[in-house]
Amino acid sequence: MSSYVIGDVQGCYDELCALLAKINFNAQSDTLYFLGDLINRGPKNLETINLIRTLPNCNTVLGNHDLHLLAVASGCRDPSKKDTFDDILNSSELPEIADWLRQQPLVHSSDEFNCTFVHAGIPHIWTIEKANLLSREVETVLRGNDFVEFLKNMYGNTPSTWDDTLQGSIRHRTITNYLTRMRFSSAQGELELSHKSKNEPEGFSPWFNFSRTQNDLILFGHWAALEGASGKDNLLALDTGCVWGRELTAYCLETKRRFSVSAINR
Ligand SMILES: [Mn+2]
Repeated sequence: MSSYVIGDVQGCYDELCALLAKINFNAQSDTLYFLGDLINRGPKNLETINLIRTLPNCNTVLGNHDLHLLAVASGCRDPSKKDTFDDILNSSELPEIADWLRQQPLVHSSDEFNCTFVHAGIPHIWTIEKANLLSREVETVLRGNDFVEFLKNMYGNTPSTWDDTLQGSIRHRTITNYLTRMRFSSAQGELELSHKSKNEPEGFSPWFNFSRTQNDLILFGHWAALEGASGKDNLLALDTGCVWGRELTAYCLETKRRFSVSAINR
C-alpha cells in the first residue's frame, strides 16, 4: 500500500513501465498520482495515456500538453510541428480519451497526505484553497457544453497578472496559465511565460521562491530545467526531463524517497 507521484511522462511509455517495475508497483494496492503532461514530444503517447486512464487507483492533473491535445482533437488548434501525438489523433479511441481528459482536474489537494498536486505550480498570490476554487471554475467549463469555446480562447500570454475581477474566457485562460504554464513570477504575481531555462529574467523569480502564507506541500512538474530540484523541502519538482534524455522520477509519499529510471536512448 504505497502512493507514488510521477512527473512528466510525455509519451515515454517504456520508461514508465521500467519505473513501475522498479517500484514493484501493485495496481491493486498502490496508488499513482501523475503531475500532467502525460503525452507529447515522446514516442508512445497512445500506450501511455491508455495505461494511465485504465489503471485502478490512478490520478492525474492536467498539463499544458494534455490541454493542447484536447484543443487539437476538437479542431480548435492546428498541431505544431513538434507534436508527436498523431498516434492518439488517429486512434479509434480518441473520443473516449478526450472525454477522460476533460474530466481531470488542474489542481488536486489530498487530505490524506496534506499535499497538493499541480502541473506547473501555485502562485504565491493564491492560497491553496483559492487555487482549488479557481481550478474548479476551469474544470466546470472543461466538462460542460462550452468546452470548445474555452479551448479556442485558451492560448495567449495575456493578461500576465491575476486580477479577481477577470471574467469569462480571459479569466479561465489566466487561471490555466498559472496552473499549467507558470515558471517565473514577479513579486506582484506577474507571469513571465517565455523563459524556460533556470536563468531569471530581470524582475522575476521562480514561482516557488516567493514566501507563502502557510507551509504548503506542493508537488509539481513542467520545468525540466530544474532537474528535480527547487531548493525547497515542501515544494517538490518532479519533472526530471525523461523526454529530453534524462530521467523519469517517482516520489513515494509515505517514505519520501525518490526512484528514477534513465531515459532509453532512441
Ligand atoms: Mn508542461
